[in-house]
Amino acid sequence: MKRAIVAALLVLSLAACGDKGSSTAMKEAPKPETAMKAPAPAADKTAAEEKAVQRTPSPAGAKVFFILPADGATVHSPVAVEFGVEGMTIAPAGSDDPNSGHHHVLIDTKLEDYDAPIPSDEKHKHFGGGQTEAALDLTPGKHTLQLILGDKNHIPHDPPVESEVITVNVE
Ligand SMILES: [Cu+2]
Repeated sequence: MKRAIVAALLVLSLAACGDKGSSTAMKEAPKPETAMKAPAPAADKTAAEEKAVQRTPSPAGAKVFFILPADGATVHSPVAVEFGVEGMTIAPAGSDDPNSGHHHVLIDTKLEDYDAPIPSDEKHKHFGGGQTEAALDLTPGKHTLQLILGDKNHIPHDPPVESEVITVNVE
């Protein structure tokens, strides 16, 4: 009798475990499925966008660089930055002037996609008014800065006109 009860309990508990296991599996199953489905249309979209993007050619020898601050400089926030350009002219965003562009500062980041408009956020600053200087609010510590020109649509030129990455130490 006792053995029969133990056996019955075992069967019950196994069944309970089995139920639990399968219900968990069923709940979790749609998640990876959704996750796997999500990137597919995004990748298609990116491929389509890349085909649609027309990068503006840049003249040979064109370059941008920081006049200020110097690489490795110790500075205070707001940090005064001055942009230099050679071989191209600076024009506001939207301008159709040949061999022109506007400055962007990349802060603590690198540009991931040269075939798309430069993002606009805390790490990607646009100077679409054609500014050649700015004051950047930076937190204390080390930061990297890089300049890159964007065309009228904020897309890097071909080849890209970008500066060396410099480092500043904000006190
Ligand atoms: Cu821009």
